[in-house]
Amino acid sequence: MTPSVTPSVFNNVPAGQHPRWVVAAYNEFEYTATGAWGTRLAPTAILQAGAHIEPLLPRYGELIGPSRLAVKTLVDNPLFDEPLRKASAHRERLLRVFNTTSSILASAEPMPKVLALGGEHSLTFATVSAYLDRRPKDENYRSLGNAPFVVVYLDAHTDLYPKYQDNPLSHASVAHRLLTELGVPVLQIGTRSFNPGWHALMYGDRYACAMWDERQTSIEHIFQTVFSLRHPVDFYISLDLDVLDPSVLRNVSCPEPGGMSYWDVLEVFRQCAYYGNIVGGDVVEMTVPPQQCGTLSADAMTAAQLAFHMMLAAELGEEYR
Ligand SMILES: [Mn+2]
Repeated sequence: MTPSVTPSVFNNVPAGQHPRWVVAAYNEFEYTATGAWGTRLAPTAILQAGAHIEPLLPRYGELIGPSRLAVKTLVDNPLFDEPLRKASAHRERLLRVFNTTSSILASAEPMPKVLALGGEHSLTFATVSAYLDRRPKDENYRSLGNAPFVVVYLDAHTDLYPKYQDNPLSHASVAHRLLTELGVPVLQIGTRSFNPGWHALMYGDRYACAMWDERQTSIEHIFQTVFSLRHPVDFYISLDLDVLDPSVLRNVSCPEPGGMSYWDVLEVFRQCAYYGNIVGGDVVEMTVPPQQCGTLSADAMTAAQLAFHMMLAAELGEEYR
């Protein structure tokens, strides 16, 4: 991983100071993509858009500088001998994501928080594995409402296939792997494409899915129902950008109509910051069409703002509004 040199809200930590957040940008990550190609280019596009974010937020009346949100960015541009679309190269990439996340989490006290930029959704298994490695082993397999560590999974799809296109490491299997291999509780929000859910019963009370439709109950209500009491829960937020409506963000690998607004996603961050602590997350599945390479697109700016706000909500906690 090489440090990014572009100063921005994603890269503002003064030399010698520990970052509160490390943005880890994984380029060339799209082996299991099954829809549109181009997730391998998304991290660079999101970082470039981040350079255009003004760090002055009118609602706070202040500059959001390193004193509130100290961020360092690392960029992974792997050069493999093997072709990109080869299973062994993908396993190697997942291992790189795991090792990078682990070494960032172990690099300072207090533990920095990691925001991974993908790439397709399969990388979430590697980042969450690295987080769980740093926690007591008996924490897993608790019910969603009582767990100390919860993955909030924003996605149009459930990603619950035990394997997809014969690949158990697929982006469409990652929530299943989190629940079965890691035993970590998962709260899905924004879902409107529900694959049969044959396995929902075996996940028991570690799993809940708030389907998203035109009769949508409020996000506040979802959190009130699942987390009846506030307790020190650590939230990892996995943001698959296809959770957004295509009118908000168009270029994703597997688009679905009828999705969330930009403000809905910020409301999820706000609820997480209220009910517990946001300790890490990822932003995945955006694609970059060839004609948009090197230009500033609305999609990349939307993704960059959401990444910025996820970190901001984590740092401001109840002050985030
Ligand atoms: Mn997904």
